[in-house]
Amino acid sequence: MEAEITQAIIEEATKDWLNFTKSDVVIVGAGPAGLTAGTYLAEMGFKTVIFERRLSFGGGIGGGGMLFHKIALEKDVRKILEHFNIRAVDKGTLLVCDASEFMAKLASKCVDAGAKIIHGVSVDDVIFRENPLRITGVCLQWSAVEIAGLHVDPIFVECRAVVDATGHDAEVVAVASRKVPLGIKVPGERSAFCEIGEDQVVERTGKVVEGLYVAGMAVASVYNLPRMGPIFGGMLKSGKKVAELIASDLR
Ligand code: 48F
Repeated sequence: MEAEITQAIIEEATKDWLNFTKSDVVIVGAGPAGLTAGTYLAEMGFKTVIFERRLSFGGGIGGGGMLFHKIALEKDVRKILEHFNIRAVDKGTLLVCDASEFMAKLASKCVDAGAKIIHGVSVDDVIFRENPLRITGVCLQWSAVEIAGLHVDPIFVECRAVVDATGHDAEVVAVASRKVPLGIKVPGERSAFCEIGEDQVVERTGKVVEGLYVAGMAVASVYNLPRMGPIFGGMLKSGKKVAELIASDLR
């Protein structure tokens, strides 16, 4: 029985790993932007895998606003909320959702749409090619290896598009900007200004270089835009927008 458990797990996991070693899209980070992008891309038929450093979904959602278990959204995301079957309460100019419902339903829809979410794996670098310059995949490491500081070489996944949805540190674009001649620096985000921050994140969501896209709060870091607090409409709109851009580029 014990050996059977081991074989069952390793065989099934290996099938998945062999399948997504060549994917259409790799999304880094299972926060709101990554889960939204993953859902729409998978619904459009793209082979999509999400690598998430932690053993949980949702990124910054679970903490709500300073651990109060609610998040706020602008009213123009009502349609996207309906798509995910997420309930919201009307509150003046805003909508308010339960943080746990919000992250559970984003993740559930994403998985049902066919995206594969792999926990406990960190993306620590990109693969690139020159003439023309393009990003063609990512380097992966177990988060546990990263945390333990062990010297273990990564393995690789090739894909047609990488999405940096790593949140405030824009980790993928940051490493690429240091190690690949992208010609950009990642300055980090500015202080809080929710109203313009939300709009600007959505506006600047998109391609950084051929094969590499940025969505969610990583956009604020890459383009030095204002941060926001627990307001999440921009994350949903950014995730949806990056999915649509990639779909039109890959078709
Ligand atoms: O931080 P996160 O929630 O990013 P987001 O989707 O949403 C931002 C909001 O949560 C909030 C906000 C709203 O206005 O300001 O902060 O842009 O989710 C990012 C996820 O990426 C994972 C990280 O653990 C988190 O779950 N992550 C970060 N770096 C890596 C990574 C990496 N190198 N490899 C794998 N996962």
